Amino acid sequence: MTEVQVPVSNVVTSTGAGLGRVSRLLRSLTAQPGYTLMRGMARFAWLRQLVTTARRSVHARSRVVYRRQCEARIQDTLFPRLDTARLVKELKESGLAFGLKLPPEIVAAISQYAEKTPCYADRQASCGFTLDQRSEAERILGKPILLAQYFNTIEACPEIAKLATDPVLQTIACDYLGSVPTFVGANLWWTFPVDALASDRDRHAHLFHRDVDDFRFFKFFFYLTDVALGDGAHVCVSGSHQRPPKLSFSDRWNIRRYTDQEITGQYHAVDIHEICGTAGEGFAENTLCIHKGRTPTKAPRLLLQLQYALFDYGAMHDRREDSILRMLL
Ligand SMILES: O=C(O)CCC(=O)C(=O)O
Ligand SMILES: [Fe+2]
Repeated sequence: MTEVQVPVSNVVTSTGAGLGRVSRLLRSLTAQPGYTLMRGMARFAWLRQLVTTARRSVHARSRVVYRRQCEARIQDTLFPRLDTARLVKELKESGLAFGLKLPPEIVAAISQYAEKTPCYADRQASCGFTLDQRSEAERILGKPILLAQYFNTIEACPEIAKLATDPVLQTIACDYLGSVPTFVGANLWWTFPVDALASDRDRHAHLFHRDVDDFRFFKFFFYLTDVALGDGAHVCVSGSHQRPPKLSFSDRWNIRRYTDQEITGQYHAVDIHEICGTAGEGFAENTLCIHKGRTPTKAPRLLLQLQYALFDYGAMHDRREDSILRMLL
């Protein structure tokens, strides 16, 4: 996996207007109270630290048992040569750690699953299409499809289910979180090389941002297609989980999108990593770090993400009732 300094593109920042923001907050509080309250609190570093420390002491014993159980299953891992201590150290220090690699047969199996299964434009359960129907789906939607996601992958794809319980990945999760880890979701999605709407680039995280998904959490990312320089890579500012942008006083707690210029003006170029790699390569990231996806220009990108956290608010998984899934054509 190679990471290089980013030649950043021009992006537009969107900020929600006051009243719209309040009504979104009220809707969110009704639909997902736990998640919404956590997002209010976990943007403050001292509260993240407090909850993480409390959880660590509550889980002191069960964490040892959990780690032993992982060790007992170590022969099942897909990552037998991974130096987990080095990876956890890097993840703690930089918020970003490299060195994961999926076996080719796992890449092939997940890719085959993706070829034959419908994916859903904009993560909308009513917008299903198969890859060979993409242009037709775009015609029906009346816009280029930037992102399409699969649903129920743990249930439908045994290789993804196997990864989610891999003993080495679980050990990393346990050591990084300092707690018995909670697996909160797998997400498998395409980003396509299209002239995307600005609103879709904002909605699908192609503008710099940071995630507040829990008091402590991180994600494994695996590329399932080759990702070349300038072509749809994930971009991360290492170390920024401990150094949020300080463009205005409210940036200490504000969660918003940032322009490329705002980020290049705040951080050293050497810390802004455009992560390229071949199919199968992966990395771990605390996405409290400033990050974004780049819109592909040539080749579609298929990405698998596995997320672990202290608590599960039910907001990150890809489960959808079969009864609500609809094909566009
Ligand atoms: O598509 C990407 O690389 C960015 C994804 C992202 O923002 C996230 O997974 O939190
Ligand atoms: Fe994100």
